[in-house]
Amino acid sequence: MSSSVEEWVDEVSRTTRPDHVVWCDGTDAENDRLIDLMVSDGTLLRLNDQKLPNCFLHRSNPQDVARTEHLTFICSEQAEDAGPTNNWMSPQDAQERIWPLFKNSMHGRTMYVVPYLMGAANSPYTKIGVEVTDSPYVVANMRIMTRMGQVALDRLKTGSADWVPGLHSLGDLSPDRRFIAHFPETRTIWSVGSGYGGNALLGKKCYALRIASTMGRDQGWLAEHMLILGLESPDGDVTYIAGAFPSACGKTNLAMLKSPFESDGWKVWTVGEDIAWINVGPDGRLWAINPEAGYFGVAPGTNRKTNPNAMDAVSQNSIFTNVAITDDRDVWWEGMDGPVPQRLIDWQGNPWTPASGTKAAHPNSRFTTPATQNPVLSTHWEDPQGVPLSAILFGGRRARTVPLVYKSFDWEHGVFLGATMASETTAAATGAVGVVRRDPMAMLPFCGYNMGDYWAHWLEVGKRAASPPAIFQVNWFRTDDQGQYIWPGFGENMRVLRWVRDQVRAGNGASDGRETPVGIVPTPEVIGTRDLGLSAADADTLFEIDRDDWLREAEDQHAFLQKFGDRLPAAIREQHQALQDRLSPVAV
Ligand code: OXD
Ligand code: MN
Repeated sequence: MSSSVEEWVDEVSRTTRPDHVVWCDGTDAENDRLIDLMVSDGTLLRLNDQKLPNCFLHRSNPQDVARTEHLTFICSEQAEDAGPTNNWMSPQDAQERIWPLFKNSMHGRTMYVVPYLMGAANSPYTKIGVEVTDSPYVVANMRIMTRMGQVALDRLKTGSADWVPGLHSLGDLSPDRRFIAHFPETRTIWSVGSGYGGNALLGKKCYALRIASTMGRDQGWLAEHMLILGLESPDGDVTYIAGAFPSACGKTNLAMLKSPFESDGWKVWTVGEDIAWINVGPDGRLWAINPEAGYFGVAPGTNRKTNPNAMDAVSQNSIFTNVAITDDRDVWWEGMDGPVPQRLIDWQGNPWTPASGTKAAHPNSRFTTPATQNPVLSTHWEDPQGVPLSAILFGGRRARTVPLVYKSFDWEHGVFLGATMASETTAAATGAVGVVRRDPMAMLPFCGYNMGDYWAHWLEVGKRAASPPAIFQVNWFRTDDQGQYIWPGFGENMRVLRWVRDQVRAGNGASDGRETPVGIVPTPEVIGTRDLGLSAADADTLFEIDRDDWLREAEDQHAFLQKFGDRLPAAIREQHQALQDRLSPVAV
């Protein structure tokens, strides 16, 4: 054990004053003890052991069901280093406003010390974290989501000073006394007042994205909100594709996609479904690892059609949070297969019937499940060097404007697509749902520093990579005049992945594309819209680039980019100008 870890734990316990301190080793025996404790005090409910062996339900405080972005802070010394898209608090203010909330916060509770790795034990890209928490629910989730316990203690034993401390306390769970604070300069995390995944499992958003993005800036790599999948083609070749999509926009479903063309040899393998750490390899390609060991997925909408692999994965050893249950303690959520049950217990523990007029499961209810239970887990998911990326997808949720898929002209243009992407908000964060907001690289809530500098870093990484991946924009969510989704999505997204693969395999000589002012768009024929039964009019809408919509889009992008002042890289400004030029009618 690094003595600095012990010193930090001592220091924290002098302030938080727990009744007991427990160092977690990650063993089954330890986990069983914690589960028994939580079942006996009502934190967990054991689910039907026949249908869902070793599965549990947790009902959270109804005020604590999603990430709270307005209570999430980057505490850099200078406000400009947090940038216009982050909430900023100075480290001194954090000391005065947040630290006192930890005083005696663990009195009457046990403090768990959770050493963990982000990344496989044998990867050179793996990093160490230590979370102290007064929530056994957090410990049980961290055990699924990370390599936790002895394996991390062993690494710390070497005396490594390179670990990230994360202090977490449930506090009183009041949003009035809730802060998720990140100190990029000292690489420290404080979280108080929430037990919700993204706020409390500190390895995930706080470390693997916010703190890691600043490490990546300093060390020349990228920490991204991306799935990683391997697309197997009939010749047995696997093309690796990463995809950045905002929360609750289908990353898990795409990463675990069940191919409708499996009998023809097209198949998807999952490497990761939420986070990618990307390094420039010695061969000039970008190589990605998934730093996580489990999936913290959105339950509603998951079913045998949309994600049969997830349904199999969550059928054992999983923790469900804020879903509904049936009389026989099976789980249920909106969008589950089969008829809606006539009676349920809803996510808050109240009797529910279809006449109740409320959602039985919370729209952001979740499952936590080990990656190893995924039937399509890639055999390369723990490769120490990661997997080589051939393509990156940027995807938003857009009812209009953005076509199903298009390819950028080059890396710089692709970075511009990422920098200007937008999406309608979802239930993964508190606040209004369905509002279009700019969400660059799906990192708006997760970038630990000034986004202008972040884009400069992306441009720089591309320059260092001799063969960077091709960049695409996708949008599964385009609607028709009646507000219905045009694209069937889910397994049929395979059609888009196939086109992406063909484009990257053929390189610059790729055909089957139409050059438009925004990028290269496929033809409906190559995607096969007719086989899907889509009308010609719907197919046109799916691939249309409407000049007026795009002029409005470019205007809105401009307003957003302006916010970055002199931190906006010139290349992004030039890309925006070039888009406007391509959209303008040719002058005569
Ligand atoms: C998540 C999120 O939980 O993005 O992955 O909110
Ligand atoms: Mn996410």
